[in-house]
Amino acid sequence: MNRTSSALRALAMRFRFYRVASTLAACRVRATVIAALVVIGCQASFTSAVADVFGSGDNAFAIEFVSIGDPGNPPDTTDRPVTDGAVAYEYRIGKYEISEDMIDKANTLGGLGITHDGRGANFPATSISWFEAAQFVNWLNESEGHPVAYKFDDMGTFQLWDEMDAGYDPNNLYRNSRTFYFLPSLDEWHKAAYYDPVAMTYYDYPTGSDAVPDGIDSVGDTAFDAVFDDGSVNPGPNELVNVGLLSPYGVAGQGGNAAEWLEAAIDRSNDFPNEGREFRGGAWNFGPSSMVASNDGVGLPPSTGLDWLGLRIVSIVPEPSTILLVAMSLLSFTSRRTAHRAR
Ligand SMILES: [Ca+2]
Ligand SMILES: [Ca+2]
Ligand SMILES: [Ca+2]
Repeated sequence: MNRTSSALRALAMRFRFYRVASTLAACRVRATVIAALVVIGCQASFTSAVADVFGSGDNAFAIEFVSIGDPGNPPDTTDRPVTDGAVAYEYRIGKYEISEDMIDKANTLGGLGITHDGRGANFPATSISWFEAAQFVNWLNESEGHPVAYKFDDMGTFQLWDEMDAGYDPNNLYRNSRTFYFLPSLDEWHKAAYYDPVAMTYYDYPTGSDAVPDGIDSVGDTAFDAVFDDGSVNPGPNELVNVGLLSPYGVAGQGGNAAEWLEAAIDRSNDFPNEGREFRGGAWNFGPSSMVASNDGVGLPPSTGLDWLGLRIVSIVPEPSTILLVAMSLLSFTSRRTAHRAR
């Protein structure tokens, strides 16, 4: 039994548990939640993680999300020359990078034909172009009955949304405002990586610290805070869950492992289909400076695929009953207290 199937099975078990929890008598759930809230007191910012399940049968897969709360947080004023990280709404970001397995299953079910490097099911999917990343995100939405995020014409060519389209957003011609899953904006990615909602500050690294993390000092080094070139280079990235320290919100691998496409255009205005797209976070074969919060203006043409560049996705916050959502958060909060590192 490999780690992929056991990890998926664990996620599926958790998902089933949430569904079972939702069928409990409302008064009992409410009593549990109230008791637990008393235990944690008035803690302003605890995060929650929950998995969304896609596909079916042998092609089912789960993507675990971390909730990013604290809407209205300030921007990162240490992030020169521009300030990122202020987000006015709650959202969720993938706890891990997107894996080869997830792409393969979406390919099978959706006929997407997305190509990627072949290191193994549980490794980050790399050599994925921005356009392919957008097609994957669109499939996630369609498979769950949501409007797509990105517009492609009948020839598969990426287009801007226009005024005639439902969900048109004049401030972002890439992302449809009615969609559910999408690629991270600069602010969404930055806040999840560097902002500490308890200390109300931004760190320089997505490991909850201003100190340069420990990386890969020799080939196969197993002691690290993040997977990056710290004197030697692994032959590739690590598996998704083996990437070192989490961000303050609990996100894994935003520093290092595979670099990650952002939705954003290189000039910060999403208004031309083929202009360069930003990416962030450094990679297994980059030095530590690529993980720093002040990095800006790094981008590539959206048709580019490189063996160190992958993706992570974001979603809006679903709307189950408030009670169930809080119950999920508390379950996750409890489990996280026993594990600081992603496993
Ligand atoms: Ca090390
Ligand atoms: Ca990464
Ligand atoms: Ca532009």
